[in-house]
Amino acid sequence: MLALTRAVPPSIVRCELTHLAREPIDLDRAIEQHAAYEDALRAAGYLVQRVAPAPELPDSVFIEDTAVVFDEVAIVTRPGAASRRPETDAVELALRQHRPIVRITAPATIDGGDVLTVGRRVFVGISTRTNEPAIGQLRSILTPLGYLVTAVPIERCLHLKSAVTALDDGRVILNTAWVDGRALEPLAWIETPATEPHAANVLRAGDRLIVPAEAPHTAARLRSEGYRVETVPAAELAKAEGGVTCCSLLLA
Ligand code: CIR
Repeated sequence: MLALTRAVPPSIVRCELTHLAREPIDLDRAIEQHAAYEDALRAAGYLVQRVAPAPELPDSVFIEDTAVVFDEVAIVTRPGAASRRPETDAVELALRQHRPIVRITAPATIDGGDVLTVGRRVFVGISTRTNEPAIGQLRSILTPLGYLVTAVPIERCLHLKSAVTALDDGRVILNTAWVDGRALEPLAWIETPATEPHAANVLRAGDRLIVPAEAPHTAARLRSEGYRVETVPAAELAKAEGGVTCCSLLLA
């Protein structure tokens, strides 16, 4: 199992922000937390490979947004924020060794953070980053491969996966204040506690879930439901509006 990651760039202090006010980011702490995250991926059985760093691209650590990887194909995105579009070339180069590549093209825009795959269902947030033409392009790539693509309008958070991520092949964790669970039918869901609105972003990695250490109630709830949970400190990158799914692309 391979995990692609990308270094935290010093320019992250100039990252894109949509729903958060800018707060100072401690670069050393962000680098340390990112390293702990990579260690958690290794512990889950992944070989961690870093894509060439892009020190001048402030959001390049959030590699999830640059591609959506399936067993059959890797779809290289056209990120919604223009500042992020130069991030994709190096990621495409790395993915070429592992999957056939298809690129999303203008006028479509899409961030990987808006794409939630659960089995053969692919839910796609229509957000400030992802538009209708992207849904059409995804459908034409994925329908022949046997996936069902469903659009989900998003207004209250950055990406679909800010509000919902998969726990297993039938169940998700969901912040119902941000996304209506009925949009995800037939999936079942566990709700995030009101005190941990950002905890719906957890990463399914091998036999476990990687959960932000800042969401202890969610971690306890998931453990009580029988999931193996590993926590990682994620507060510093959260100031850049990133969560635990954003910092890797997992290739099974
Ligand atoms: C951005 O606004 O694009 C970055 N500051 C955060 C991206 C987080 N990515 C994700 O949730 N998939």
